[in-house]
Amino acid sequence: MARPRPGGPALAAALALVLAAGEAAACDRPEGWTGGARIAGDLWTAWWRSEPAAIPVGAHFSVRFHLCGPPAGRVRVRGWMPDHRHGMNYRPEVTLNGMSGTAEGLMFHMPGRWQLLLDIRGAAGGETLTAETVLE
Ligand SMILES: [Cu+2]
Repeated sequence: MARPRPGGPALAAALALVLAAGEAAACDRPEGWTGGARIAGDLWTAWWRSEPAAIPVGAHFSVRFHLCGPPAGRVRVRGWMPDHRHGMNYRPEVTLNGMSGTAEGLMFHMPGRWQLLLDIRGAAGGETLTAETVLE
């Protein structure tokens, strides 16, 4: 008679849990979205897309985002040019509805390398997710 391998069923259950957690962390593209980009952090993962899809230079645009992770209490959206060490001249207004949100009134006022920063805070902690784009 074969002896059960050490930790057989228990190990399988533990692995299933790990896989389930991994799937949650994977954070699928939000329903109804085409395109968009994913930023993975330690606590949160974000899907974001700009409107218009091609970020213009010197004109307002907005960003829609969806977060996966623990409940988010506050999200700030910022722009930053790491090579020039300056941000935007406008402070976007963020509307957060559960784990989805919109930031209105962003403007990248010059060509070059820009970072889009999502500062997320919640009971679980705080984290900044960074996406990068180059405008010509
Ligand atoms: Cu600059």
